[in-house]
Amino acid sequence: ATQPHLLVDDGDLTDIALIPGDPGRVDRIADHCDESTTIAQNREYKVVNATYGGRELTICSTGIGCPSAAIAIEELAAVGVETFVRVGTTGALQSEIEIGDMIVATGAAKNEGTSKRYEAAEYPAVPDYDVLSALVDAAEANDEDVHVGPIASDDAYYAETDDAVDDWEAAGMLSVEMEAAAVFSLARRKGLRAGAICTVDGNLVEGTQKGTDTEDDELPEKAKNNVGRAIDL
Ligand code: GMP
Repeated sequence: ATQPHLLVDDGDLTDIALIPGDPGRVDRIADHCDESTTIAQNREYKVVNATYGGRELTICSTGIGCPSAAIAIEELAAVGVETFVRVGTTGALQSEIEIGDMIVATGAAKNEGTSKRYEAAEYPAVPDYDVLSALVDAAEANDEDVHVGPIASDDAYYAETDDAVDDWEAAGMLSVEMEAAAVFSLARRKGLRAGAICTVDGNLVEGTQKGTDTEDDELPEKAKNNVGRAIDL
């Protein structure tokens, strides 16, 4: 049946989806593919099928935040997607992590409300092991500066106070973003696979949260390249 938000139907998509947050980035990823076809576009959701190195894949934006990402996972899974790779941006929480570096998440703290509407907070929001290890292997093979560890998924971009940042830093969180916890929890609950690789677009402990002194267009070349290069992984 046609899904109410993504406007996709059974058989429209492939078994694997790259899921950036930003619909504009769906096209940037598609530009790195051999061929691509737009399947649907509605609200924050843009859905494209593409071929890369002979492999068919789907690219679908999630919009910002776990409520929006959960709708994307539900509707993609309903039409047969089995593997989800979040390719997003994230703000670093450790001083040695630089803008443009990549983070592969080994888990996501549930600093959000969506996954807790599905399950208790005690259940871990963790990626599928095979997806996680494939992302680490590919990032290292591509010589990326990659950091592997836990991240935080937060609901409130503008409430990331110094106290919250200090807490996450002390807890060893590598970075903060807004979707991974729901993506990981929902995929696990459905018996499907998910992972996340994100490009660092600011460093909160260094006071360079995106928007404070950088616009997306002003990201350093390294970060801009990684947004497109995630597909090479
Ligand atoms: O700007 C918010 C969007 O970008 C969300 O989709 C987040 O996943 C991601 N993001 C990138 N950097 C940050 C950050 O520093 N804080 C938060 N909350 N989200 C970030």
